[in-house]
Amino acid sequence: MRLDLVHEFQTSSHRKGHLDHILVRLVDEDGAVGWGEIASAADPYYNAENVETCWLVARDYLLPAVLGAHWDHPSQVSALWRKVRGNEFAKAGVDVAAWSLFAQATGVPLAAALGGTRTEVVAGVSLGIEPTIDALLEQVALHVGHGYPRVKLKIAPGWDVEPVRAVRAAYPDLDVHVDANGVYTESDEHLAALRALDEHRLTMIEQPFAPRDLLAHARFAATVTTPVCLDESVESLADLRLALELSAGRVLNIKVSRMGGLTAAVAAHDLASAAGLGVWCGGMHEFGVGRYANVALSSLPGFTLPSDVSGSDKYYARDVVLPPVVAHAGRVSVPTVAGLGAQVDEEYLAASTLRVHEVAVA
Ligand code: OSB
Ligand code: MG
Repeated sequence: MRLDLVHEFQTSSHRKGHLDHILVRLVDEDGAVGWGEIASAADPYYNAENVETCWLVARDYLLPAVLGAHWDHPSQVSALWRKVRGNEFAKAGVDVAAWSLFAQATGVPLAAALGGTRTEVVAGVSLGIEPTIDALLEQVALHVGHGYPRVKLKIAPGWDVEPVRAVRAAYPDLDVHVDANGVYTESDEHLAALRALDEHRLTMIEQPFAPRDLLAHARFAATVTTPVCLDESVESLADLRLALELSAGRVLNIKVSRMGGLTAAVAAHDLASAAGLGVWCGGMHEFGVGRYANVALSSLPGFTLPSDVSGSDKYYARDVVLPPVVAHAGRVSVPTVAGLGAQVDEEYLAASTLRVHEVAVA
Protein backbone atom coordinates (compact mmCIF):
# COMPACT_ATOMS: atom_id res chain seq x y z
CA MET A 1 0.00 0.00 0.00
CA ARG A 2 1.07 3.61 -0.51
CA LEU A 3 1.01 6.61 1.83
CA ASP A 4 2.07 10.12 0.88
CA LEU A 5 4.59 11.83 3.15
CA VAL A 6 3.58 15.24 4.51
CA HIS A 7 7.17 16.44 4.06
CA GLU A 8 9.75 15.07 1.61
CA PHE A 9 12.52 13.18 3.41
CA GLN A 10 16.09 13.17 2.16
CA THR A 11 18.88 11.01 3.57
CA SER A 12 22.45 10.71 2.34
CA SER A 13 21.19 8.38 -0.38
CA HIS A 14 17.70 9.33 -1.54
CA ARG A 15 14.71 11.64 -1.44
CA LYS A 16 11.10 10.48 -1.02
CA GLY A 17 7.61 11.97 -1.30
CA HIS A 18 5.61 8.80 -0.73
CA LEU A 19 6.31 5.32 0.62
CA ASP A 20 5.08 1.88 -0.42
CA HIS A 21 5.11 -0.64 2.43
CA ILE A 22 3.76 -4.18 2.56
CA LEU A 23 1.21 -5.03 5.23
CA VAL A 24 1.07 -8.66 6.38
CA ARG A 25 -2.20 -10.03 7.72
CA LEU A 26 -2.13 -13.45 9.41
CA VAL A 27 -5.34 -15.23 10.37
CA ASP A 28 -5.38 -18.30 12.61
CA GLU A 29 -7.78 -21.25 12.53
CA ASP A 30 -10.11 -19.48 14.98
CA GLY A 31 -10.22 -16.31 12.90
CA ALA A 32 -7.92 -14.23 15.14
CA VAL A 33 -6.00 -11.65 13.12
CA GLY A 34 -2.49 -10.26 13.44
CA TRP A 35 -0.95 -7.44 11.41
CA GLY A 36 2.68 -6.78 10.57
CA GLU A 37 4.45 -4.34 8.28
CA ILE A 38 7.36 -4.80 5.91
CA ALA A 39 8.83 -1.32 6.03
CA SER A 40 11.45 -1.77 3.33
CA ALA A 41 12.44 1.18 1.23
CA ALA A 42 11.69 1.05 -2.49
CA ASP A 43 15.40 1.02 -3.30
CA PRO A 44 18.25 -1.07 -1.83
CA TYR A 45 20.08 1.89 -0.27
CA TYR A 46 19.53 1.42 3.48
CA ASN A 47 20.19 -2.32 3.20
CA ALA A 48 20.17 -4.85 0.37
CA GLU A 49 16.40 -5.33 0.40
CA ASN A 50 13.82 -3.38 -1.54
CA VAL A 51 10.06 -3.58 -1.61
CA GLU A 52 10.02 -6.06 -4.53
CA THR A 53 12.55 -8.44 -2.97
CA CYS A 54 10.48 -8.35 0.20
CA TRP A 55 7.35 -9.16 -1.74
CA LEU A 56 9.01 -12.16 -3.43
CA VAL A 57 10.67 -13.50 -0.28
CA ALA A 58 7.49 -13.18 1.76
CA ARG A 59 5.37 -14.73 -0.98
CA ASP A 60 7.68 -17.58 -2.01
CA TYR A 61 9.44 -18.48 1.26
CA LEU A 62 8.09 -16.93 4.46
CA LEU A 63 4.34 -17.27 4.00
CA PRO A 64 4.58 -20.88 2.72
CA ALA A 65 6.68 -21.70 5.81
CA VAL A 66 4.14 -20.13 8.17
CA LEU A 67 0.95 -21.24 6.47
CA GLY A 68 -0.66 -24.10 8.34
CA ALA A 69 2.24 -24.37 10.79
CA HIS A 70 1.58 -25.03 14.45
CA TRP A 71 3.13 -22.74 17.05
CA ASP A 72 2.30 -21.83 20.62
CA HIS A 73 4.36 -18.68 20.98
CA PRO A 74 5.53 -16.12 18.38
CA SER A 75 9.16 -16.59 19.42
CA GLN A 76 8.90 -19.98 17.64
CA VAL A 77 7.88 -18.50 14.31
CA SER A 78 11.28 -17.40 13.02
CA ALA A 79 12.46 -21.03 13.30
CA LEU A 80 9.96 -21.86 10.52
CA TRP A 81 12.11 -19.93 8.01
CA ARG A 82 15.51 -20.65 9.53
CA LYS A 83 16.92 -21.77 6.16
CA VAL A 84 16.22 -18.34 4.62
CA ARG A 85 19.29 -16.12 4.91
CA GLY A 86 19.12 -12.34 5.29
CA ASN A 87 15.95 -10.58 4.13
CA GLU A 88 15.38 -9.25 7.62
CA PHE A 89 12.78 -6.64 6.66
CA ALA A 90 10.60 -9.27 4.99
CA LYS A 91 10.97 -11.58 7.99
CA ALA A 92 10.20 -8.74 10.41
CA GLY A 93 6.82 -8.06 8.81
CA VAL A 94 5.73 -11.68 9.23
CA ASP A 95 7.25 -11.95 12.71
CA VAL A 96 5.37 -8.84 13.89
CA ALA A 97 2.13 -10.20 12.44
CA ALA A 98 2.67 -13.39 14.47
CA TRP A 99 3.34 -11.39 17.65
CA SER A 100 0.28 -9.20 17.20
CA LEU A 101 -1.86 -12.25 16.38
CA PHE A 102 -0.62 -13.90 19.58
CA ALA A 103 -1.24 -10.79 21.68
CA GLN A 104 -4.72 -10.39 20.19
CA ALA A 105 -5.66 -14.06 20.63
CA THR A 106 -4.38 -14.23 24.22
CA GLY A 107 -5.91 -10.89 25.22
CA VAL A 108 -2.71 -9.09 26.23
CA PRO A 109 -1.20 -5.84 24.96
CA LEU A 110 1.71 -6.44 22.59
CA ALA A 111 4.02 -4.47 24.91
CA ALA A 112 3.22 -6.77 27.84
CA ALA A 113 3.70 -9.87 25.66
CA LEU A 114 7.21 -8.61 24.84
CA GLY A 115 8.07 -7.93 28.48
CA GLY A 116 7.59 -4.17 28.30
CA THR A 117 7.25 -2.22 31.53
CA ARG A 118 6.87 1.45 30.56
CA THR A 119 3.46 3.10 30.25
CA GLU A 120 4.81 5.76 27.91
CA VAL A 121 7.90 6.16 25.77
CA VAL A 122 9.96 9.23 24.96
CA ALA A 123 9.98 10.03 21.25
CA GLY A 124 12.56 11.84 19.18
CA VAL A 125 12.30 13.04 15.59
CA SER A 126 14.57 12.24 12.68
CA LEU A 127 15.05 15.17 10.30
CA GLY A 128 16.19 14.71 6.73
CA ILE A 129 18.71 16.72 4.78
CA GLU A 130 17.08 20.04 3.84
CA PRO A 131 17.86 22.31 0.88
CA THR A 132 19.13 25.08 3.20
CA ILE A 133 20.16 25.60 6.83
CA ASP A 134 17.16 27.91 7.28
CA ALA A 135 14.81 25.19 6.09
CA LEU A 136 16.42 22.79 8.58
CA LEU A 137 16.08 25.30 11.43
CA GLU A 138 12.42 25.66 10.48
CA GLN A 139 11.95 21.88 10.80
CA VAL A 140 13.74 21.81 14.14
CA ALA A 141 11.59 24.69 15.41
CA LEU A 142 8.42 22.92 14.27
CA HIS A 143 9.20 19.70 16.12
CA VAL A 144 10.73 21.26 19.21
CA GLY A 145 7.58 23.39 19.26
CA HIS A 146 5.53 20.18 19.31
CA GLY A 147 7.46 19.15 22.42
CA TYR A 148 9.86 16.56 21.02
CA PRO A 149 12.85 16.52 23.38
CA ARG A 150 15.37 15.00 20.95
CA VAL A 151 16.25 15.81 17.37
CA LYS A 152 18.34 13.64 15.06
CA LEU A 153 19.83 15.24 11.99
CA LYS A 154 20.74 13.30 8.87
CA ILE A 155 24.23 14.23 7.72
CA ALA A 156 26.37 13.55 4.66
CA PRO A 157 29.72 14.90 3.46
CA GLY A 158 29.10 18.59 2.74
CA TRP A 159 26.07 18.72 5.08
CA ASP A 160 27.49 18.06 8.51
CA VAL A 161 29.45 20.65 10.50
CA GLU A 162 27.49 23.68 9.25
CA PRO A 163 23.98 22.39 10.01
CA VAL A 164 25.10 21.01 13.38
CA ARG A 165 26.71 24.30 14.34
CA ALA A 166 23.57 26.22 13.32
CA VAL A 167 21.22 23.95 15.27
CA ARG A 168 23.49 23.96 18.33
CA ALA A 169 23.71 27.78 18.23
CA ALA A 170 19.92 28.08 18.13
CA TYR A 171 19.33 25.33 20.75
CA PRO A 172 22.23 25.24 23.23
CA ASP A 173 20.63 22.59 25.47
CA LEU A 174 18.67 20.42 23.05
CA ASP A 175 19.36 16.67 22.86
CA VAL A 176 20.77 16.51 19.31
CA HIS A 177 22.42 13.68 17.46
CA VAL A 178 23.46 12.98 13.89
CA ASP A 179 23.00 9.98 11.58
CA ALA A 180 25.28 9.49 8.56
CA ASN A 181 23.73 6.24 7.27
CA GLY A 182 27.18 4.86 6.62
CA VAL A 183 28.40 7.24 3.92
CA TYR A 184 31.66 8.46 5.44
CA THR A 185 35.03 6.84 4.79
CA GLU A 186 38.26 7.05 6.73
CA SER A 187 39.67 9.60 4.26
CA ASP A 188 41.37 12.60 5.90
CA GLU A 189 38.62 14.91 4.71
CA HIS A 190 35.78 12.77 6.04
CA LEU A 191 37.50 12.09 9.34
CA ALA A 192 38.19 15.81 9.79
CA ALA A 193 34.49 16.59 9.31
CA LEU A 194 33.41 13.84 11.72
CA ARG A 195 35.95 14.92 14.34
CA ALA A 196 34.78 18.53 14.02
CA LEU A 197 31.37 17.36 15.24
CA ASP A 198 32.92 16.33 18.55
CA GLU A 199 32.80 19.83 20.04
CA HIS A 200 29.02 20.23 19.65
CA ARG A 201 27.92 18.04 22.57
CA LEU A 202 26.01 15.61 20.37
CA THR A 203 24.40 12.68 22.15
CA MET A 204 25.82 10.35 19.53
CA ILE A 205 27.11 10.00 15.97
CA GLU A 206 25.03 7.27 14.34
CA GLN A 207 26.54 4.91 11.76
CA PRO A 208 29.28 7.06 10.26
CA PHE A 209 30.86 4.25 8.20
CA ALA A 210 29.73 1.42 5.94
CA PRO A 211 27.60 -1.30 7.53
CA ARG A 212 30.22 -4.08 7.44
CA ASP A 213 33.06 -1.82 8.56
CA LEU A 214 33.02 -2.36 12.31
CA LEU A 215 36.77 -1.75 12.45
CA ALA A 216 36.36 1.78 11.11
CA HIS A 217 33.74 2.43 13.80
CA ALA A 218 36.03 1.04 16.50
CA ARG A 219 39.00 3.12 15.34
CA PHE A 220 36.93 6.31 15.14
CA ALA A 221 35.13 5.71 18.45
CA ALA A 222 38.49 5.55 20.21
CA THR A 223 39.40 9.08 19.04
CA VAL A 224 36.27 11.08 19.94
CA THR A 225 34.33 11.75 23.13
CA THR A 226 30.91 11.67 21.42
CA PRO A 227 29.49 8.13 21.62
CA VAL A 228 29.28 6.23 18.34
CA CYS A 229 25.93 4.54 17.69
CA LEU A 230 25.48 1.53 15.41
CA ASP A 231 22.46 1.08 13.16
CA GLU A 232 23.07 -0.62 9.76
CA SER A 233 26.07 -2.55 11.18
CA VAL A 234 23.96 -4.76 13.45
CA GLU A 235 21.56 -7.15 11.71
CA SER A 236 22.02 -10.10 14.04
CA LEU A 237 23.09 -11.01 17.55
CA ALA A 238 26.39 -12.21 16.08
CA ASP A 239 26.97 -8.73 14.63
CA LEU A 240 26.21 -7.25 18.04
CA ARG A 241 28.61 -9.61 19.82
CA LEU A 242 31.36 -8.70 17.37
CA ALA A 243 30.64 -4.98 17.79
CA LEU A 244 30.87 -5.37 21.57
CA GLU A 245 34.11 -7.31 21.29
CA LEU A 246 35.59 -4.55 19.10
CA SER A 247 34.15 -1.61 21.11
CA ALA A 248 32.71 -0.36 17.81
CA GLY A 249 30.04 1.75 19.52
CA ARG A 250 28.65 2.64 22.93
CA VAL A 251 25.08 3.02 21.69
CA LEU A 252 22.79 0.71 19.71
CA ASN A 253 19.83 1.69 17.59
CA ILE A 254 17.56 -1.37 17.56
CA LYS A 255 15.15 -1.60 14.65
CA VAL A 256 12.51 -4.28 14.42
CA SER A 257 12.92 -4.38 10.63
CA ARG A 258 16.70 -4.53 10.58
CA MET A 259 16.86 -7.31 13.19
CA GLY A 260 14.26 -9.44 11.40
CA GLY A 261 11.43 -8.99 13.88
CA LEU A 262 10.44 -8.51 17.47
CA THR A 263 11.90 -11.78 18.74
CA ALA A 264 15.38 -10.79 17.57
CA ALA A 265 14.89 -7.16 18.62
CA VAL A 266 14.09 -8.21 22.20
CA ALA A 267 17.16 -10.47 22.25
CA ALA A 268 19.32 -7.57 21.00
CA HIS A 269 17.83 -5.34 23.69
CA ASP A 270 18.68 -7.90 26.37
CA LEU A 271 22.25 -8.37 25.18
CA ALA A 272 22.98 -4.68 24.55
CA SER A 273 21.56 -3.46 27.84
CA ALA A 274 23.37 -6.21 29.79
CA ALA A 275 26.59 -5.05 28.08
CA GLY A 276 25.96 -1.48 29.26
CA LEU A 277 25.24 0.09 25.87
CA GLY A 278 22.89 3.02 25.52
CA VAL A 279 19.90 1.55 23.70
CA TRP A 280 17.03 3.06 21.74
CA CYS A 281 14.46 1.98 19.19
CA GLY A 282 14.92 3.26 15.66
CA GLY A 283 12.37 3.44 12.88
CA MET A 284 11.94 3.12 9.13
CA HIS A 285 9.16 5.67 8.63
CA GLU A 286 6.71 2.95 9.55
CA PHE A 287 3.03 3.23 8.83
CA GLY A 288 0.82 2.72 11.87
CA VAL A 289 1.18 -1.05 12.07
CA GLY A 290 4.96 -1.01 12.30
CA ARG A 291 4.85 2.18 14.36
CA TYR A 292 2.75 0.50 17.09
CA ALA A 293 5.17 -2.44 17.10
CA ASN A 294 8.00 0.07 17.68
CA VAL A 295 6.08 1.67 20.53
CA ALA A 296 5.52 -1.74 22.15
CA LEU A 297 9.21 -2.63 21.81
CA SER A 298 10.26 0.76 23.21
CA SER A 299 8.39 -0.05 26.43
CA LEU A 300 11.11 -2.54 27.41
CA PRO A 301 13.20 -1.27 30.33
CA GLY A 302 16.57 -1.21 28.53
CA PHE A 303 15.46 1.44 26.01
CA THR A 304 17.04 4.29 27.93
CA LEU A 305 17.34 6.87 25.12
CA PRO A 306 14.49 8.50 23.16
CA SER A 307 13.14 6.32 20.33
CA ASP A 308 12.33 7.27 16.72
CA VAL A 309 8.64 6.73 17.46
CA SER A 310 7.27 10.14 16.58
CA GLY A 311 3.53 10.53 16.07
CA SER A 312 2.06 9.31 12.77
CA ASP A 313 1.35 12.94 11.87
CA LYS A 314 5.05 13.72 11.51
CA TYR A 315 5.01 11.60 8.36
CA TYR A 316 1.44 10.98 7.21
CA ALA A 317 -1.63 13.17 6.91
CA ARG A 318 -3.73 10.05 7.44
CA ASP A 319 -2.37 6.80 8.83
CA VAL A 320 -3.74 3.35 8.09
CA VAL A 321 -4.51 2.61 11.76
CA LEU A 322 -7.14 4.02 14.10
CA PRO A 323 -6.23 5.67 16.32
CA PRO A 324 -2.93 6.81 14.80
CA VAL A 325 0.16 7.01 17.00
CA VAL A 326 0.02 10.34 18.83
CA ALA A 327 2.83 12.10 20.68
CA HIS A 328 2.03 14.57 23.46
CA ALA A 329 4.97 16.72 24.50
CA GLY A 330 7.29 14.17 22.92
CA ARG A 331 5.79 11.18 24.69
CA VAL A 332 3.73 8.33 23.25
CA SER A 333 1.46 6.27 25.48
CA VAL A 334 1.92 2.52 25.32
CA PRO A 335 -1.45 0.95 24.45
CA THR A 336 -3.11 -1.10 27.18
CA VAL A 337 -5.63 -2.86 24.95
CA ALA A 338 -5.07 -6.42 23.71
CA GLY A 339 -3.02 -6.88 20.57
CA LEU A 340 -1.18 -4.28 18.52
CA GLY A 341 -3.02 -1.37 20.15
CA ALA A 342 -5.02 -0.04 17.20
CA GLN A 343 -7.29 -1.21 14.41
CA VAL A 344 -6.30 -1.23 10.78
CA ASP A 345 -8.60 1.17 8.90
CA GLU A 346 -9.77 -1.39 6.35
CA GLU A 347 -11.55 1.14 4.17
CA TYR A 348 -8.52 3.39 3.89
CA LEU A 349 -6.29 0.35 3.43
CA ALA A 350 -8.43 -0.83 0.51
CA ALA A 351 -8.30 2.63 -1.05
CA SER A 352 -4.50 2.78 -0.67
CA THR A 353 -3.71 -0.77 -1.77
CA LEU A 354 -1.51 -1.29 -4.82
CA ARG A 355 -1.33 -5.09 -4.93
CA VAL A 356 -2.66 -8.08 -2.98
CA HIS A 357 -1.44 -11.65 -2.61
CA GLU A 358 -3.51 -14.06 -0.57
CA VAL A 359 -2.76 -17.65 0.42
CA ALA A 360 -4.77 -20.08 2.50
CA VAL A 361 -4.53 -23.66 3.69
CA ALA A 362 -6.23 -25.83 1.09
O1 OSB B 1 18.93 5.39 9.62
O2 OSB B 1 17.44 5.63 11.11
C1 OSB B 1 17.75 5.56 9.91
C2 OSB B 1 14.65 6.21 7.78
C3 OSB B 1 14.96 5.49 6.64
C4 OSB B 1 16.19 4.87 6.56
C5 OSB B 1 17.09 4.93 7.62
C6 OSB B 1 16.76 5.62 8.79
C7 OSB B 1 15.53 6.30 8.84
C8 OSB B 1 15.11 7.12 9.96
C9 OSB B 1 13.65 7.11 10.26
O3 OSB B 1 15.86 7.85 10.55
C10 OSB B 1 13.26 7.48 11.64
C11 OSB B 1 11.78 7.29 11.85
O4 OSB B 1 11.20 6.28 11.39
O5 OSB B 1 11.18 8.16 12.49
MG1 MG C 1 20.15 5.31 11.30
